[in-house]
Amino acid sequence: MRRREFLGLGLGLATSAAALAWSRLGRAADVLWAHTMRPQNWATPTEYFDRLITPAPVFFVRSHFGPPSLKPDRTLRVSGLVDTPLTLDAAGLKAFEEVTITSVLQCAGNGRALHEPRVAGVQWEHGAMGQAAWTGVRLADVLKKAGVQADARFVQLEGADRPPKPTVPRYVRGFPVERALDPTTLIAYRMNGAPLALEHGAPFRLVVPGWTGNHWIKWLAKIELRKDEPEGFYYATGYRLPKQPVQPGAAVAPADTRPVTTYPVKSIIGRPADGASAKAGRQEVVGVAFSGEAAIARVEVSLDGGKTWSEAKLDGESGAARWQVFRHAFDAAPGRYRAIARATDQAGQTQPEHAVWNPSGYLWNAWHAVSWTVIA
Ligand SMILES: Nc1nc2c(c(=O)[nH]1)N[C@H]1C(S)=C(S)[C@@H](COP(=O)(O)O)O[C@H]1N2
Ligand SMILES: [Mo]
Repeated sequence: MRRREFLGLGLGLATSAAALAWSRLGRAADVLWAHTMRPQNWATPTEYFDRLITPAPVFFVRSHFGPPSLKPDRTLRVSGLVDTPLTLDAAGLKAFEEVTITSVLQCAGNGRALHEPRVAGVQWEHGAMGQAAWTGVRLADVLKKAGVQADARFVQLEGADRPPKPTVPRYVRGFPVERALDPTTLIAYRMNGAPLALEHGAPFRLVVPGWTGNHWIKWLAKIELRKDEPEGFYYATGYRLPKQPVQPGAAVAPADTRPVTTYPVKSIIGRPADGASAKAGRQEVVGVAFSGEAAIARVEVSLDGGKTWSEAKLDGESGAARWQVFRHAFDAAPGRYRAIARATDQAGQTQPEHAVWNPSGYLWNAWHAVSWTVIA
């Protein structure tokens, strides 16, 4: 314990919770696949996409600059076009009704490495996604208490993290006030039943089910209600998609872009691992399927390159922005096998063979395939 306390203090952290958070970080870095260490960009290994809940120690981490210091008494300021500006800390949030929502968190750039032609940015393959049970309070309830004025059209959001040098823009984002008032938008302080870890936004973060991870502001410190669109690099330039699909590799003028919001239907095979060997007999293809826009309608698996498809079994509760586990079992003689998964959501969207290319490499959702060898 002494050593932990010493290390905690050495990092500028004073509480035993902070020492624990530090030891968790040490453990997480051993399991997650590190794309970059500083800032923390750690991917969940694909083998974990065979279950409904992603355990926090293996849940992907994406931070532009890395976390600020752990400050359990951090306050959140609600200001701008409100009748009563509010300053709330974690204890102050307890005055609102507590809710828990199980939802996928997926980075807009998940799958970027698989777009062709390749684009710059963190080269995520499948690991920038996870599903957790998020507990906190509705942002709508907090905003109702503040009293949103009639001319407020956007919320602008800031965390407590800061760029490494003043010339780098701060991570400021925002979205329309309707999404802020959606009852599924939460200020969360627990993840899978445990207090939020520092790397996931402690003491509290935003949860925006169905919308890409960049909206899920960690270390939430400021919410400003405003008439105008949010300002700054990460809204005006970053996290935008072409308004109309473009030719792969094409340049897109800023005026022809719009902010990325929801993510489309997708499935990923967690097992068997690509390149694995398995014993002859019963094989099971297991993975997760979800859509930011609707509940999953079905997942199909093909063993013949997409000529024929079998409907997989689905586990878990169905809902938009919520993943279900799919399973397809069959008996196999020794040989080479390749399985492809394809999901369809209840809005009628089907996962495409090829993803829609865009200059920032967002929202990759093409068919996922794995190959493995069955031996006697
Ligand atoms: N304050 C702050 N919030 C942030 C970020 C950040 O860099 N700073 N990154 C965002 C992005 S791009 C993603 S994908 C998610 C990742 O959340 P996680 O690290 O808990 O998985 O956090 C979001 N919230
Ligand atoms: Mo992200």
